[in-house]
Amino acid sequence: MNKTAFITGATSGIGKATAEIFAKNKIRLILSGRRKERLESLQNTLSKLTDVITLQFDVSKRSQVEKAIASLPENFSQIDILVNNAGNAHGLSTIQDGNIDDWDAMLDINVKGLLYVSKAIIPKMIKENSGFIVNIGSIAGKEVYANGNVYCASKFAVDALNKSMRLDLNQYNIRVAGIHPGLVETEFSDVRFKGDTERAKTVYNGYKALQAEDIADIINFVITRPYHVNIEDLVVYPTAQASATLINKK
Ligand code: NDP
Ligand code: 8X3
Repeated sequence: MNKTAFITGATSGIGKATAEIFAKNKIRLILSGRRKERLESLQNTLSKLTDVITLQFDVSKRSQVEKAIASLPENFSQIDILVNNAGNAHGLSTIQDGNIDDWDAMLDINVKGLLYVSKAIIPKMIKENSGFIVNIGSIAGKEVYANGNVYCASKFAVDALNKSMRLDLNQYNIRVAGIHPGLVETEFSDVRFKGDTERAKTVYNGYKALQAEDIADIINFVITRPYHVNIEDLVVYPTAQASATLINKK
């Protein structure tokens, strides 16, 4: 049977592009996110290429995660690939001006959400003595930048969890890889700036940012290496970006 992938945050950006490339490669899909209409639209489109089911839940709500994953039908109970992608930045402020609700959202979604989903899926991989977990970190998890504080902390945590998973799951033959992009032009900045699309656009002006499809292509490359090959940590920038804050804008 073809492989089955579970992608969190499939309704937009990197997760959606990953679902599209996986579907073209006949990987069976379990797609999740909160926006129901987007999940339905993806299911309609991608089910022309592969088997698709969707799960609508908020990764930061433990009971929703557990209930959704427990509801998977028998023919989708084995999961070969988990892409822990759901996440966002909420706000961009100094630590002293930070909004505590934004902090909660980033830690609950980017860190605890990743843990809740992983906790529910890892036993299925252990049972098979096989599996691949791809964690989407960020360059913000490798280098802090001014005003990035809690988002950076959440992605440093993803980096630490990625490394920890690789150690703990080594005995079960499970591959674990972290992918850490620089600036990718998605809905990310719309979310970070709470719907201020004009401000969001300025993040990607004056240079060619990475596109969601670039990251999806890399994820696809990582998961299609022979089983004995594990690309454990991959950092990718747009050519115009040399660090979190050094961008060659025209
Ligand atoms: P988008 O905003 O385009 O996509 C974010 C996805 O995460 C959406 O599908 C959204 O779905 C989902 N999501 C957010 N919160 C929740 C939640 N509480 N429960 C379930 N799903 C949720 O951004 P990107 O595609 O850019 O972001 C994807 C990942 O890539 C994130 O982890 C981000 O931190 C990381 N990243 C992004 C970079 C960038 O520059 N864009 C750079 C480096 C890393 P829905 O709203 O339907 O729930
Ligand atoms: C997203 C990239 O530089 O906005 O993780 O933190 S950045």
